[in-house]
Amino acid sequence: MIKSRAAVAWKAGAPLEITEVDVAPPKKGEVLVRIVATGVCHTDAFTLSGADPEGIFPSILGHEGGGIVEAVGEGVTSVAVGDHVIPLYTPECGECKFCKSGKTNLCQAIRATQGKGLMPDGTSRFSKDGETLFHYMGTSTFSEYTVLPEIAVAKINKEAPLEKVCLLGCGVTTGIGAVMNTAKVEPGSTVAVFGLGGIGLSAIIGAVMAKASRILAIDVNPGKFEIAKQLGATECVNPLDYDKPIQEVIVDLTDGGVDYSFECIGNVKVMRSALECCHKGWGESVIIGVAGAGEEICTRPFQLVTGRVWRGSAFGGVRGRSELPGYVERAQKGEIPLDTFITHTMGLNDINQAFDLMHEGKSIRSVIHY
Ligand code: NAD
Ligand code: AHE
Ligand code: ZN
Ligand code: ZN
Repeated sequence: MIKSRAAVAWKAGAPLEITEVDVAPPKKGEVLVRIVATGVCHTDAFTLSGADPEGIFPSILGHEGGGIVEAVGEGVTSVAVGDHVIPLYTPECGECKFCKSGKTNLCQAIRATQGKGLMPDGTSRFSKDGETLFHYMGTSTFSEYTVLPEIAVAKINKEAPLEKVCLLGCGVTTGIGAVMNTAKVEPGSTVAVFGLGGIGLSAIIGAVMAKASRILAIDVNPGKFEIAKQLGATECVNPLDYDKPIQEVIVDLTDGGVDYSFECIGNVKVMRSALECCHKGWGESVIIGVAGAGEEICTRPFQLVTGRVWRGSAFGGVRGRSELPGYVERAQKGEIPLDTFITHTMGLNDINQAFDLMHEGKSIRSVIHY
């Protein structure tokens, strides 16, 4: 057992408690990682709120980290002590039906236990005074030391600053990947991005990479527009400025609708708007936002009958072990401006402030430095 500073989510809706926890050594096929820095994603807040049907407490949240391998369990061959890694909430075993399909990044090798807050052997490596603390998304990056399955770490270039490339562990990769891998946006396309947090702004970067001709950035918080424009949005739209539904506004602005739209909020009503602002005959809408327990999407089937496509994207369709090192290299070359996303940095003791800033709409990403 080693001691680790961690932010513990004891129950839904309560602030995290910064405390010392016990971390058991890595078992067969597992690695111990010292997290150097972690971003705070809206999904952490979503789960802490109690809206996540898979939310388990007490647990250690966090899934956007960067760290260094400190120890390896029996049989681990693909990473070694000292390697720099990004934890993967979507692992890549390379052997399951999903990995072998070539059609999805959703490796299912350890998904069942991961969803129960446990390691693949059905136990937790975290405890506090003998009480079990559950893992979260298989990553638990709000602990300085965390244990991960070997298949759930991507080995990256040691030169890359972990306090920046940690954002590739979720938000930035998700937005770019949803545009490039899921939608496969073509040059000249028109794109609408709903929600300008870390995910939506990354989708804008993806749309620029894909050479979209128009990128409409939509948010109810106009404080997000400047950064959206800086990253390549061609127009910013605030639904609150109009007295008609936002889908009608977008359809009018784009001669019948956009080629692609991305919902980056987690609001089922906006998901409908994002679908319905797509062009008849071919427009495609990608759901990235995560909606709470019991929420359902709806639209008239006629929307799909008349050629619109509704799909979803997890971790941008990115296969973490194979593809994330390439994202890190692109960030190193300056092609992915990670600095732009980091509006706040703080120590673990102040992590609750990161949640406050997010809820107040004042941050894009807060990065916690251990
Ligand atoms: P965020 O809180 O930083 O950003 C959300 C943005 O949406 C804010 O700018 C907010 O002002 C805006 N917004 C809220 N309501 C709106 C409305 N009605 N109309 C327009 N804009 C509105 O969140 P984030 O970290 O960027 O995450 C966004 C969503 O993506 C969350 O639901 C998160 O859980 C989800 N997510 C999904 C994946 C995935 O793999 N599918 C990965 C990461 C995050
Ligand atoms: N547990 C929730 C769903 C949460 C969810 O959709 N998570 C995304 C990643 S969000 C990252 O910020 C994801 O990867 N989903 C695929 C998966 O297998 O979890 C629920 O509704 O039960
Ligand atoms: Zn996330
Ligand atoms: Zn797999």
